[in-house]
Amino acid sequence: MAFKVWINGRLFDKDDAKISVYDHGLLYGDGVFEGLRSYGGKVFRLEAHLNRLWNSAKAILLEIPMSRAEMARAVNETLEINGLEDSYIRLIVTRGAGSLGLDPNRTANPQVIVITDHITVYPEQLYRQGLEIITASTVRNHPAALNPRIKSLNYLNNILAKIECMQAGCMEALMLNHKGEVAECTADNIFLVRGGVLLTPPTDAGVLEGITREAVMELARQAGREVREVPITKHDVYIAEECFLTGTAVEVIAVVKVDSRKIGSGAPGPITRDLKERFHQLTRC
Ligand code: PXG
Repeated sequence: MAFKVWINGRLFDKDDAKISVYDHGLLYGDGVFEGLRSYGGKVFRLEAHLNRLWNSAKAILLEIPMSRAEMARAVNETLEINGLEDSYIRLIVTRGAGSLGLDPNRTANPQVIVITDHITVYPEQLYRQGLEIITASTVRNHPAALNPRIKSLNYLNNILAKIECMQAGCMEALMLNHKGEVAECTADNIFLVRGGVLLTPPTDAGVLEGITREAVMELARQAGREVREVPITKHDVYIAEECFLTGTAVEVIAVVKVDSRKIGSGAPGPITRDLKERFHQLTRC
């Protein structure tokens, strides 16, 4: 099905949805984005995603030429026109077309794009069996360079790690930060279970403040579990009882092997399975 794409207030057929090749989003990765999901026609945590988009834009001094309420309307309208209930939504704001050369002041008209489609990241079988991942040698962006809290259009750092893991026969890569601590995976946050307690790197470890991460922390605490945001090493990963990833695209998925080492029993653990089910309830019910 060819879905309509929303660009600056107008809807286009997918094949006609185009922006300038002089756009600095293309020329320099100068722009920001968000990946969201809708379940049963309702966008999951739309406000949190819009806040993060506006914060990413603010961090790169990009003014989004509309209000959050207008963006929310654009998302809901596009979903409705495309008849989508369960969907993946991509919001993109580019710096706009300009002259060749980095100067963002020589651009005009940031482009706002809303794509609604479907996304399948992993086959269903992997959700039952758990993922095998490796540690990438590419480290996560230094927070004093392009801060990983900014969801910018430049994802090459993560793509390089993704290429590494694909070449090693895995589908996901663990990325360390500049200090050698565990940061996150290429498009997901990471959690460990140790002594029944959930551990996840703090945002100042140089990770994206994941919205699924936040939701899973809330669900765990509601279920009476302790959650600690603490620096994590590779050693902590290797000795964890359980390990799982969270992200809009993957939702909650167990990790059962890291660098060819079995994590816990080598199968998705009980706490991971419980949180996966609670997340499913939260989004689908
Ligand atoms: N870390 C990074 C680097 C991400 O890009 C997450 C963590 C998880 O955050 P959320 O808020 O989604 O829980 C992400 C999210 C895609 C795609 O198209 C990527 C993400 C989300 C949705 C789709 O590859 N990244």
